[in-house]
Amino acid sequence: MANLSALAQELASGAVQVIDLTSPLHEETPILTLPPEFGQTAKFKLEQISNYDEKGPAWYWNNFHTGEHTGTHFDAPNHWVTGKDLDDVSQVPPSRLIGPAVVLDFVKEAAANPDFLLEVSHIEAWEKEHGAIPKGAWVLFRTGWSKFGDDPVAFANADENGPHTPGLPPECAEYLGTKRDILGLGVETVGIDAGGAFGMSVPFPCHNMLMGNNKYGLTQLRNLDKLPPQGAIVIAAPLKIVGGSGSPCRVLALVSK
Ligand code: 23J
Ligand code: MN
Repeated sequence: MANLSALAQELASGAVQVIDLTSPLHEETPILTLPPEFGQTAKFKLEQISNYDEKGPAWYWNNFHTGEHTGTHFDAPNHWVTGKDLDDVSQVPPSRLIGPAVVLDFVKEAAANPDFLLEVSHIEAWEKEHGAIPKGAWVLFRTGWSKFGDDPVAFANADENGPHTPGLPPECAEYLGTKRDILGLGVETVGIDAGGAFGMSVPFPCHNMLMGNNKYGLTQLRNLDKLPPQGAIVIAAPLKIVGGSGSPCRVLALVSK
């Protein structure tokens, strides 16, 4: 029998810590800008209904407006054409929102080269050192990019050739999508694909290969530096938007101290 009372005690004592991997959601939260011929996602925006005033004397509340893919968010399989017949965000089984996390640390490489791409050989080397990526794992790609998260210009890092942010090339995206039984890929950048992913031989390979293989994406993660390479548990909680392709998402990690 699972020992949930031990977990409850460890949470109460601080032996298990809860780390928030979520970026704050507000009007300046960075969003993806696609080439101008495509439709664009919307920023997050609060619209006040009342604030203990004549519109509502004892209550404060807001409507909010946002794209599904704003801030720290969850990509459901139906987000991409390769997964169009698979689950929408409301249909993702709750057991597949929680899993062990592996953290692949490429902060140094991404600092030296913002277009750094994670290769299959990097994953194989990581597994040699830390053990096999477990079944049902969240694979978290740590790049240090979250340090730009309050500065949309630095976060996008775009020039006349488009954005420059780290990611995965097609071979590595295919490997993660087909050769490992993972929940999905979590990143610190605006989307699960590299800034240069539109121009790759398979455009947007992470979206293509992960969504197409019933895997998920988590974006704009923070505090990955507070997680061990393996041993944490990550919980993603997207809104249950019926028919939705994704959702802003609270992402929490349980870490043994
Ligand atoms: C649509 C098209 C391309 C991309 C994206 C969305 C995302 O990054 C996203 O948030 O899913 S790259
Ligand atoms: Mn997305």
